[in-house]
Amino acid sequence: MSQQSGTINIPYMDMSHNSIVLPDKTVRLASTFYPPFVAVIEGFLSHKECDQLISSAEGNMRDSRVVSPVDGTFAEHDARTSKSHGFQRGATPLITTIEKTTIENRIAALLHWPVVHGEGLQVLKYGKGQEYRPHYDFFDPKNANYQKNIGKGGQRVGTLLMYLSDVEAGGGTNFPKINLEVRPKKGMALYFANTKFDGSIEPLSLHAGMPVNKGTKFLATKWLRANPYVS
Ligand SMILES: O=C(O)CCC(=O)C(=O)O
Repeated sequence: MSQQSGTINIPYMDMSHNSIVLPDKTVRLASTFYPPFVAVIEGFLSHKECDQLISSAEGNMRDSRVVSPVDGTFAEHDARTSKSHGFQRGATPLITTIEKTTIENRIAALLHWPVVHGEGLQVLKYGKGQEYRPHYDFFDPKNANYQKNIGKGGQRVGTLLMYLSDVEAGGGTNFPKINLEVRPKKGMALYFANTKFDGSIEPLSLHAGMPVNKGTKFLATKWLRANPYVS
C-alpha cells in the first residue's frame, strides 16, 4: 500500500484530482506544496468529530511537552506553551471508535499508511499568546539522545495536523524556511513530510504554531512513524 522510495517506505497521497475518495467520505485537496511535501485537505473532520475530540480531551489537559534533545525524555519546554492531552491508541471508547471506524482509518487511507504506525492522537489547546516555536518533528538521527524514541517505531516520517477550531487572529501553522503559513479552519487537515523521498530528514519541514492573538485554537496532531509504533 505504501510507496517504496529509496531505503524506506513513506506516506503517499494521491494528488491527481481535486478530491480524494476515502472509505467513509470524500475530501477536497485544497493546495499542495513541494519541497517539503505539504498538503491542505478540506473537510477532513466533521464539526461534530472536532467537538467530540475537544470534549474528550479538555478535562485531562496539562502543559504540553516535547521530546527533549538533551536526554530524549518527554518534558515541558518554554518553546511549547499550549496545553494538551495525548491519547494512547485505544484509550477510551471514543478513541477506540475513532480508531476502528473513522478518523484513524481515514488517516490511513489518505496517506496509505497503516494505523499501527501512528502515535496516539494528541489534542492541543492554545489560548491567547500561546504558541509552539519553530521546531522539527523528526528525530535527528545524529543525536544519540533520540535513539530510544527512534527505537519505539522508527523515524517520524510525517505529521498530520487537524484543526478542531477556527481561530479569530493568529495561530497559523508557519513554515519559516519556505515562507508558508496555513490558517486554521475547523475540520481542515494539514499534512507535511518530515523526511525526503529517500527517507533522510527534511530540514525544510521546520514549522511553528504561531501565537494565538484572539480566540482559542484546538488542534489534533498525529505523528506517523516509519515502523509500527509501541508507546
Ligand atoms: O500548532 C501548530 O499549528 C503546530 C503544532 C505542531 O507543530 C506539532 O504539534 O508538532
